[in-house]
Amino acid sequence: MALAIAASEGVRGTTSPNPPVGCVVLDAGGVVVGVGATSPPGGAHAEVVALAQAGGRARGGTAVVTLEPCAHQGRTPPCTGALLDAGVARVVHAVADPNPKAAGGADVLRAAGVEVASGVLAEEVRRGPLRAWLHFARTGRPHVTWKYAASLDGRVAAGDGTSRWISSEESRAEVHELRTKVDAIMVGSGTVRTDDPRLTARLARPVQDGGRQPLRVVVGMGDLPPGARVLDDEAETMHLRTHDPDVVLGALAARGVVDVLLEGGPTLAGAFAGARRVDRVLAYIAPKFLGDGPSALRDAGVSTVTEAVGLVVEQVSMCGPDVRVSAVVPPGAAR
Ligand code: AOF
Ligand code: ZN
Repeated sequence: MALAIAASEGVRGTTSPNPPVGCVVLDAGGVVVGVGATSPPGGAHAEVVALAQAGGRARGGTAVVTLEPCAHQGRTPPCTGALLDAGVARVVHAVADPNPKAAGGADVLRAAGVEVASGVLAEEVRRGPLRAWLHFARTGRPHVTWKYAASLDGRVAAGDGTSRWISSEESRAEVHELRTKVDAIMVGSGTVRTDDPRLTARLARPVQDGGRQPLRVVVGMGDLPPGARVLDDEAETMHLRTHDPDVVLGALAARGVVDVLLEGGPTLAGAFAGARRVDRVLAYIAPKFLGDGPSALRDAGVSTVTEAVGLVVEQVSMCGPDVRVSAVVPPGAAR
């Protein structure tokens, strides 16, 4: 399953609105004979890719999948059929498919005499490669990760407005890696005017090695300055003239965007946090003081301490000299 998760990580950002799924096929003796991941929308599902690699060696073997194999005829035939045709004896999956059209694969396989086990490394998959898609399947809204870099005293810029570079080179490199795995990067029009960001993933990797550019999304009523770097040809850019987070998320969902990285600034982040539309926070905290300057979040609808937005810390780790905090808003807290 760890290998299946790793395979699925490699296709994150290329499958939406479909989930990035990974599959490993073992032969009857337990030797890995196929590894696959979901193709871009309309293409083969992970199981079909892995089975094609395994060929006849799948007979009597085991398929390990991060998501319950689909039982539906969608844009591609059901994976349950492909697994049965290949003569697989056992299927192990991490999480059940919540999509009512595709669900029921485990039952179909069992009815055909295949041994099925579920729940293996389910938490890793839920928090990892399938987090955004499972959220999208449950709510109909893209999953929003708000990412920011701040000083230890909670500032995202100095008093004079300068903000380059607060976090370390290691943290910045990690963010570029993260950008290749999401469907869209979103900022407010104020950030475009003050910082003129490029909002591209700068890894200089060819597309076949996972190099790709997510959609750039600018939110705000104001015009973008002519010559703004987000208007260059490096990636596609969408300008949404609204302030309403749900209008933004609706427009993105309509384009098949499932996983969004909100990269600021404090006004847009405040609007999303205030509307309970931040699902996860990824903070890079640099061990330095700036003493003055804006904080990461502005006007999140919190006027007194009892209205504070509560989060649960999922992971704390180091990224070079910086501290990386991943925290989630518990689903119950979402309005
Ligand atoms: C699997 N393996 O690798 C994926 C699955 O439009 P389609 O035909 O590609 O079907 C998409 C649905 O299939 C998607 O909503 C989800 O329920 C399931 N995705 N299933 O067995 C895969 N990506
Ligand atoms: Zn399938």
